Amino acid sequence: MSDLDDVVGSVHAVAAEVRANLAAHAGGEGGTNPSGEAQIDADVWADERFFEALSALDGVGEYVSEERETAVDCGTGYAVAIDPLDGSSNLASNNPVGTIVGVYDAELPAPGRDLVAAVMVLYGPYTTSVVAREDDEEVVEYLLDGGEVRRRSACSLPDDPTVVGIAGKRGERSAACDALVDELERELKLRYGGAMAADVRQVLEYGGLFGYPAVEGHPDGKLRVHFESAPLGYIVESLGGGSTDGERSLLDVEPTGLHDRTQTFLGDAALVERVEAALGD
Ligand code: AHM
Ligand code: MG
Repeated sequence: MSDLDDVVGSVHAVAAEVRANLAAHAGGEGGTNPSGEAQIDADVWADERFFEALSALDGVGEYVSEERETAVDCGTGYAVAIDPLDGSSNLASNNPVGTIVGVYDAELPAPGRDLVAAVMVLYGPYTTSVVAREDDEEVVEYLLDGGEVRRRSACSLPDDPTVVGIAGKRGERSAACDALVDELERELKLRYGGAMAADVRQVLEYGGLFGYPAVEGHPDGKLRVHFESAPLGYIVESLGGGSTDGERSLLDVEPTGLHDRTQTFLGDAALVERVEAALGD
């Protein structure tokens, strides 16, 4: 077993436990996370469970979480960056949530080019995990069924895009972004659910584009480079798709802080090029 096997195995083991206990932790309140957002009990509880498991691994040197202000030093090895419960506001209405993990071969802050693996767990009607790793040419989806982990399929991005989901309200995005959204929503079917892991999984299934642009209140976009944008950029680019902050690949965004945010667009490579043509300087 390699250190990467241990990290992925540990994420899968905790994910099964998270799945089994989501309802019990869906209702309570937490505190405020380092991005200034209200946490719920489930965010804090899931973070603690992932921390206990991942920080105990020999191959993990740093644990960095969306729910913690600072990095936790755990020895030598990979830096693991995690959004323990992505889209947790969806729990109130019993809609999907996810877990996003980036495994970096560098101390954070670091760009996505230092990623060696990314995992996207989706707690939907059933629980799946999409895993991209530098030591595997395929991006593989697993079914997490109780304690069992079964390979489901190798992932691929469809040639013909069909869905689009861009966050924000008309008038709160830039005029250029609103114009592009108008165009794309005429060409593609609107699919936006409010949990990035679920929305990106739809893009992998049906082809298309997910985005969280700069909006009023979030001038750099809402999504965080280390925990959300770069890991999912790594998965989508490993499948031959594209990712951008409007100008460059999400893997080339250079964060200077652990909780830095970035505009985020992911999906079909040609649609990502259109985003850059519309939004780039
Ligand atoms: P979270 O990690 O605190 O749950 O926030 C990130 C989530 C993403 O999964 C999703 O794309 C976005 O927030 C949805 O935001 P909005 O409610 O503004 O559409
Ligand atoms: Mg998130």
